[in-house]
Amino acid sequence: MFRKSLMTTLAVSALALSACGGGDNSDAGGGSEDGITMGFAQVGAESGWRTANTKDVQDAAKAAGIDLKFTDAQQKQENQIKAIRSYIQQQVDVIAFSPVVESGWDTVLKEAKDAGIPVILTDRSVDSADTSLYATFLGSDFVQEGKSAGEWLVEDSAATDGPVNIVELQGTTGAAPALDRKEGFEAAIAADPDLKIVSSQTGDFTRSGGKQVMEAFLKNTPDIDVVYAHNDDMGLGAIEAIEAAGMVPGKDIKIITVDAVKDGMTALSEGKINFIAECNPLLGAQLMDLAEKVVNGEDVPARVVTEETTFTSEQAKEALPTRKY
Ligand code: GZL
Repeated sequence: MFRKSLMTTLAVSALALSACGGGDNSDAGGGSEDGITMGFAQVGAESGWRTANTKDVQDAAKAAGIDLKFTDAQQKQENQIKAIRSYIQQQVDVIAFSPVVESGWDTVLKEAKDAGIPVILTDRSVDSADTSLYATFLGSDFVQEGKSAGEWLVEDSAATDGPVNIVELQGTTGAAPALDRKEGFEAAIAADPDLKIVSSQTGDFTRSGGKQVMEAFLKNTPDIDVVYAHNDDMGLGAIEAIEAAGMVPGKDIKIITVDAVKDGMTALSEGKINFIAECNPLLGAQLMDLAEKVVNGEDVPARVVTEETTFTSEQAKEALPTRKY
């Protein structure tokens, strides 16, 4: 059901696709001639979570017989916007994307709406006031993830007298998970005035970013007791910096992260990370089901929250053998 347009169908050369700006522009195939074609503009490949999310979306498209056109925006908003415009030009049946940051999407989303192409937000959301610009938002409750992380620390610090100095490794500046995880964590630790965030800086959700920022914290911030990292990858980078400084991660400095990808869960099972709030990347099947409903004109919920949990070290040891990601 590749949309036919009365307008002269624009020939979309490989050049137009390469104008999407770097990254991997691939047609994962799978859809039959009269099947649904989805344009998917992915954030990038910045973390273990993203890698798992990309694979799950591509596998789910194949299983659903949906022809997936995929672009990796290398964490640049301008590349995602170019990719969305390319999908509009190709007259795909539906567009899905994970907005790298919350703001700056209204213009291109209106272009998709004017072209009659529905958009599904997956993983991250936008701050557009006009919610008619997208059909639904499928993703985690990032505020709750931050709250879970903070609530664990409040409980774990209950027997500790005196100040507990926290350094925070923030995700990508302006990204919904970074803003919301900070909000949720701060709300939770407000219950204990001894818990203080003494330094906070973005590590851009990458392992190298987390390591570099943690190295600076260790140089400039005295008496660090806890690291709160907005994802496992930055927490793993912090572990490298802490060990290089001759300290024991999980003991000299406690570490709390979000995601629960395999490398993070392994560090948790080894006691190098102390607690992880899960963020489920396996959104593919739900995304394809929503896409089919939206293309067929069926009603869908405005918000679909993904199910997830939390892990202690003992729980990680139990979960690892059967962990899918
Ligand atoms: C959260 C997702 C975040 C992950 C990071 O849903 O957008 O982006 O927590 C990833 O690991 O880079």
